[in-house]
Amino acid sequence: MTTAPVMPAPVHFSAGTGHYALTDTTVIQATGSAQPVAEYLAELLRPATGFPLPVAAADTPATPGSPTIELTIGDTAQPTPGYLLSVTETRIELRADDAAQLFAGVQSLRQLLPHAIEHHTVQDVDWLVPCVDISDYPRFSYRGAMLDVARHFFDATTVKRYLDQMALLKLNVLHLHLTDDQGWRIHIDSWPNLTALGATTAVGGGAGGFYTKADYTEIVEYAASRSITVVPEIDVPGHTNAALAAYPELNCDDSAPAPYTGIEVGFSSLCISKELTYQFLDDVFREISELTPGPYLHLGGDESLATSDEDYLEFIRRATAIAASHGKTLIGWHEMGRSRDLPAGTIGQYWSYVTPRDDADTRVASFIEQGGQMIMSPADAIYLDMKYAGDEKLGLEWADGPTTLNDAYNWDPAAIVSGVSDEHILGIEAPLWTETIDNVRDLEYMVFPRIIAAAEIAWSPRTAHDWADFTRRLADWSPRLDAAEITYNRVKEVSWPEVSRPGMSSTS
Ligand code: TNX
Repeated sequence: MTTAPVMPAPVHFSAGTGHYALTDTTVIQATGSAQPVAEYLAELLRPATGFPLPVAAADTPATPGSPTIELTIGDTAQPTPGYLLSVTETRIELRADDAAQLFAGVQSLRQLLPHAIEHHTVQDVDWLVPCVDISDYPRFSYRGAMLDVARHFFDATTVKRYLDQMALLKLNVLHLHLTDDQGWRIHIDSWPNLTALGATTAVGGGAGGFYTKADYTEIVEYAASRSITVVPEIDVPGHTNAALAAYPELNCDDSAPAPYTGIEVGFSSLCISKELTYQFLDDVFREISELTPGPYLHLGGDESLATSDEDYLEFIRRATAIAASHGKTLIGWHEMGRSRDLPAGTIGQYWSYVTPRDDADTRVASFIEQGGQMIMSPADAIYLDMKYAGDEKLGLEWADGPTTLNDAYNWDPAAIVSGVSDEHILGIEAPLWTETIDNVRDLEYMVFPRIIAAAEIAWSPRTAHDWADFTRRLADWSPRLDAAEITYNRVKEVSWPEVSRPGMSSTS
């Protein structure tokens, strides 16, 4: 073993000799804020091992001879918060600067165990962990995935499954695109028709759906238990046909448009000149902010092609001020950088290409000049809804045609806009737009394996970036996807091992 069997690649990895054996007498020791992570680790390891794996306080003396896994929070002396994992024949020690990094370290430990650990039923396997030393910390603090639940709706159960998959890859932000022309997916008490009418549609005429406040809270809490922050997006002033169809009075002419189930963009706009629009935004932003413990609120602002320049700037000035009054840091798609009136520190999300087009680079500069940072989501590299090869039925192609795994891996967030380097970049995010995706299997097929490339760009240092090595590690690691029953595209660029679970991994 010369490279770590861990995705994304850790900063420092050195292999020792011998193994630690996890047994039915192993005890997990933890104190204080390490304890919830220790419980999570125990829950992760119990189903496949069948071992009891009790979690004990760190000062409880271990039964002589029983192997321990010790989780502690304390200084790791690394450049940014990170974790240290040491596996010897008698003991596993995981130390991290904070609970989030302890959780990240647990994902590395999990991946050092045999792939069979991902099964949900007891497996007859020797649970050996190779002796190693890992010291590790992330390149970017914001490591996101976005799910568009507006074009097609995905229920809380599906979102929780996705959160578990994100956790495995040390992704720590789930951005939910909650509203669009085709559907409004979050209940708002003060404007009930948003869901009573606006949630009943979806692309292609499907049934739609929405999250009750209880559903949304369930997602937020599950995410928190996986060290993941939820970022809600209310996309305005465009992408609002569902809201405009539910409330005629939000239209300048007081007449509701027909519900929309196609996939065109850029035709809808809230009425910029009506005071009611700003009352509506204040209510929606207040209710969603109350439900969201995380620091961010995403206001969209993209593709407002039905809104004049003057109206757009006026709208963004007022809408961002209202949103900021509810205590959140705002995020907007990069078009929002057209405004020079953004609340200080507003974050931009770049979705142009690996080589910027149009005026995207000046929009990025605008966010940075106004004290913000960037989330990089170049569409031709990290849009998980792009076709892989061009011959599949799923996916779109507008971002310069298909996006291969190689395209998804071979880009550097700091090499896109000149002058924009790591210090200006909060992180990266991999969006999944769902115009062509309406079920879990198709979702996973589009996401895996490209999201693993995204996770490695988000976490691993640039010096660890190596395509040949990545594809080799991915091939070795893929039985873990099979064991976890994750559907993935066995792209031609990787020499995949034979599938141990026929029928689950798709090549179509
Ligand atoms: C562009 S990216 C959009 C979305 C579409 C997506 C499809 C962005 C901010 N807007 O409305 O769903 O392309 O790939």
